Amino acid sequence: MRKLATNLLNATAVILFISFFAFLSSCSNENNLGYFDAATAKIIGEINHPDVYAPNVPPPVKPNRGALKQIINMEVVEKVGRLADGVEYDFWTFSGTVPGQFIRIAEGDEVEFHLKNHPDNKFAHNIDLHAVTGPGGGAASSFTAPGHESIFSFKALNPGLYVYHCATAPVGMHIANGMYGLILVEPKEGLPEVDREYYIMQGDFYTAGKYGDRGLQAFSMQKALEENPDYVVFNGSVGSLTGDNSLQAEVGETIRLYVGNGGPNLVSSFHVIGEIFDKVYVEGGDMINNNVQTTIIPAGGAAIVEFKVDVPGEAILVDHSIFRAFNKGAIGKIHISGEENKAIYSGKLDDRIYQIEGGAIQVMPEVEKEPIIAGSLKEKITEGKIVYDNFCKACHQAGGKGFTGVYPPLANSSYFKGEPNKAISTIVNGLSGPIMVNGTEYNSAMPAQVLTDEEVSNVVTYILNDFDNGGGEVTPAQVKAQRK
Ligand code: HEC
Ligand SMILES: [Cu+2]
Repeated sequence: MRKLATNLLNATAVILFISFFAFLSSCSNENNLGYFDAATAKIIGEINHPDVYAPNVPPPVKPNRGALKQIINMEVVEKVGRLADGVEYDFWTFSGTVPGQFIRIAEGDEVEFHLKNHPDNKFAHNIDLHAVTGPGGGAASSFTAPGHESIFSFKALNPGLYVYHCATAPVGMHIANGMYGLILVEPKEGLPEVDREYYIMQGDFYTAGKYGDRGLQAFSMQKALEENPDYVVFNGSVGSLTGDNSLQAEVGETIRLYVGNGGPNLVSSFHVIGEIFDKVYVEGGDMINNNVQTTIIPAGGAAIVEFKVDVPGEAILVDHSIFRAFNKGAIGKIHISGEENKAIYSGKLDDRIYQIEGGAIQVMPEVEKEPIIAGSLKEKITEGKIVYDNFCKACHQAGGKGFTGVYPPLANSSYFKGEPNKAISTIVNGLSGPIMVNGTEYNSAMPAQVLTDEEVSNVVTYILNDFDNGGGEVTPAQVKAQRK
């Protein structure tokens, strides 16, 4: 007992001693023990922060470069933009994009923030940066009417990856319309060097119509209250990180992703299919977790994830609440080029026949649809492509080239060329059993597609014309006649 008391006394003395030192050192920026106080760090220069938009980030902070004054200009713009193919939305944005520009500073930096509200905007806006120590994260000081500019300044005290967002009432609506972004406060010695860095931010959108309904979609307050989004997307739209917009990497590189979640409602189960996170800076803070499959990113939170890419192919970013990925848009891709490494991943070694008689056919869920009326042949082809991209491409692939032995090609197809009714019947009634297409046998099943007569007539017209099947035009009446 006495021994414990002595130990406690000793410990207290040590703590007092350390505190005394900390007090002394806080009087200067950095003392000979390397103690650094961001609050009093002396500003040694001034720069204009560059405007850099997702998926890119500004260059890293030079290690121990000293504290700088950073002038940041951000303009709020309310504008109609693309949410998905054929779907538009009236976004409210920081700097014209969702998410807003990436801000990258160092601890100890002083930020002079200029928030401008475009004169053509209809609403007042402000900004709450989670990296700010001060009331509302800057919200009250930055409240700005259209055609005005607010200026306030703050000192970056805590390193980490932070969300910023609009906090003007109704706050949920401003965030739901796209008003968020990320601010990275690097530790003064910088982050470890990596080969590539990207900026990704998830958000949920609530539209008056259903997923895929065409035209300009209004915000649905009811669905937002129910936390029932139609769209869950990365970087502001379906497809912002797929196809030509896919992120790029090369085998052997280490990739760092700055991942934020604007919400307003959903929590993201962020995962990259085909990769393991070597490192996760949990919740964007200092704690590093290693060897993680899926990391949770709260609404209004962020995480930094890092992984080395060892084999070529496509790594797929998803919210692993998986209907959000495959049915609401939360999907992105990293295209990895380079040499195969069969020791790490073999690829398919063999494909053998394994069959059970009378296997069950997968049935697609029913979806109610408003008819979309396309007039001219050109319009039908344009509408048909949208149907194809949304409902057929996942199996029949881009350009209708198919997938040998699994999904037959629709391009120059010997199965229905010259007989469009066979294509129509396949789509509306489904198809199973053996068929020959372009010299290859397919023995699989295609579920009947839940589409309107209009949609089927458009998609068949599209595949007749754009996939080298001899052209032609199909009418809704012709589709109706094929339904069993
Ligand atoms: C879930 C995967 C899947 C989806 C989605 C799908 N198909 Fe198919 N499709 C198949 C399979 C598998 C077959 C072959 C069936 C068989 O072996 O009998 C097929 C066959 C066909 C055929 C006849 C064979 C040929 O190549 O000419 C046509 C035409 C066709 N599909 C069109 C479409 C269109 C148009 C859509 C979108 C509206 C669509 N499919 C959506 C899997 C799919
Ligand atoms: Cu706002």
